Amino acid sequence: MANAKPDFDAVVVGAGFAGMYMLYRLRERGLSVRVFETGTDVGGTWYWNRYPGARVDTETMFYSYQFSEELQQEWEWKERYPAQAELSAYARHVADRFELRPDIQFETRVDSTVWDEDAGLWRVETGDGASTMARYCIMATGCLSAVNTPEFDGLNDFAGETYHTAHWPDEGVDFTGKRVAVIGTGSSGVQSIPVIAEQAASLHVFQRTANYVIPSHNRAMEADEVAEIKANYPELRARAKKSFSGNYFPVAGPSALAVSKEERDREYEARWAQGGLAFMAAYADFQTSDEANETASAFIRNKIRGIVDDSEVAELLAPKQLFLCKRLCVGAGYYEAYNRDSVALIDISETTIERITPEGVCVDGRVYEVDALVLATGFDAVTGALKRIDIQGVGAITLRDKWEDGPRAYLGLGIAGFPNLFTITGPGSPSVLTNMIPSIEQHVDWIADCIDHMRSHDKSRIEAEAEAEEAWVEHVNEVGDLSLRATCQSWYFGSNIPGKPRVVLPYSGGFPVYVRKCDEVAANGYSGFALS
Ligand code: NA7
Repeated sequence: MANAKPDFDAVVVGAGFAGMYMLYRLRERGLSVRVFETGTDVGGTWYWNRYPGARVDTETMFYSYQFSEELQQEWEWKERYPAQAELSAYARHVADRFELRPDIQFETRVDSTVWDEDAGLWRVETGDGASTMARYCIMATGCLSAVNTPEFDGLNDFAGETYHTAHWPDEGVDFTGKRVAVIGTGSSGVQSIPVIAEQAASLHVFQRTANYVIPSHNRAMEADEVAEIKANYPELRARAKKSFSGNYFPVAGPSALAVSKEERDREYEARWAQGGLAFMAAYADFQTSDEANETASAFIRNKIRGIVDDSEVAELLAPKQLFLCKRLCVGAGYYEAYNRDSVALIDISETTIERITPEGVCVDGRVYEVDALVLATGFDAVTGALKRIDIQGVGAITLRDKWEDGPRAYLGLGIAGFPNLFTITGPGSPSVLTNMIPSIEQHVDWIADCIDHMRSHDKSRIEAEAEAEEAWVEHVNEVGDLSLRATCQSWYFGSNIPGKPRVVLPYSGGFPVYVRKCDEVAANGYSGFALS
């Protein structure tokens, strides 16, 4: 059986940005590959998240592939923060340009993947009843793809329409004249609320936690700026890779406390005016000093008070938790939306949603009657998509059982007990704390090189060693505990999903440190992995 012939050298699960690039790389190295994708087209996150206002919040000339110089030169980004449609068009262009589609089977969900030790292959079972044998199984299932629909009592009895931001109807939704409720004020809520507010007759926003929202100042890209970036792409990309988040955000100084209030406020004003996530890099000690952190929080709270007319609403919108505890949001007209008479903010920080009735949302005994309910309630982040597939490794141990108390993986790439299975941007890798596309490219390149190494050294089985995995998990937790983020509730720690163990999901030691570690492991013949 050891020489059993697989149907494909590799199965890749998911045809988002990770799955597409994995397919490209493996095919280039001569492997036969089958990609399974649930959706009807490529794009992953940018296929599913079609809610009104959905946009990338990382400047897209850097949130894009860099593996192909031709691709990055020829593609014309229209906006600084493109909307979902433009990102989805880019994904489709990549699929066409590199002729990826023939190897992708769409509308096919992977239900289970089971390691056959005798054959040394994975048996991948799909929703169409088929079973596919492959030497390698690569999970490109995304960090924010397993939708979180809270189990509100009565949700199914709601008489109106219910939507989740990440499962938006393709044809869009017309809210004109409708009374709408949005539950959730993370990035998806923050982006959709101002757009829905423009249409709806009334909008009730149910807020459990107020978030920090920096304006995007989105605009069209200008020809000369595009030309300059394109002319200097290699240098700019290299610089970004050296930064903590894989984004090039200049840091103004090591500490917010080392400068005067005036100087600090000038810096914050400049970053507010510039817009976007670069605000979070103003000073290097936001994650280590409460006092430094408070300077940024106070600045943003004051901005909110300056924008929102009703002082009570402004106070509710002013975040109470530390800056950067949760993912920083980037919005367009978010706080301004609350100045509309048709928009009401309902604080559910203490009195949670009691139930959904056929008429609407019930909080503290009062029913807010609505025609449409929008759940902007996020995702079972990082581990959710993996745990929703029945993954069985050596001795039929399931990943769900192994990860019952939290994920354990080596570098977020390999898992002890699960040979020849790789995860792209898995738990314990920097993933969601970084610019995702460069992180994806780094993982894919590492995996492709690893498989190449195995083939050239006549190896057919690779498995993370338990000790190496334990040591890495311990390191991830130690580093995770160093940041102030560890003192808060957020999806980075699984706190948004009832019953999910509280474990830090991404590695917070920074992109460059992580890449160095991956490179060392490879240079040492894949130390910490057993090859046979
Ligand atoms: P997020 O950031 O997880 O936001 C989800 C929001 O939904 C957040 O405000 C939650 O409040 C709220 N939520 C979740 N469950 C409930 C329940 N049961 N009741 C009330 N409110 C609830 O997801 P997004 O889709 O907005 O963004 C995900 C990422 O995509 C984002 O960070 C970017 O990286 C892109 P909470 O904060 O948990 O109190």
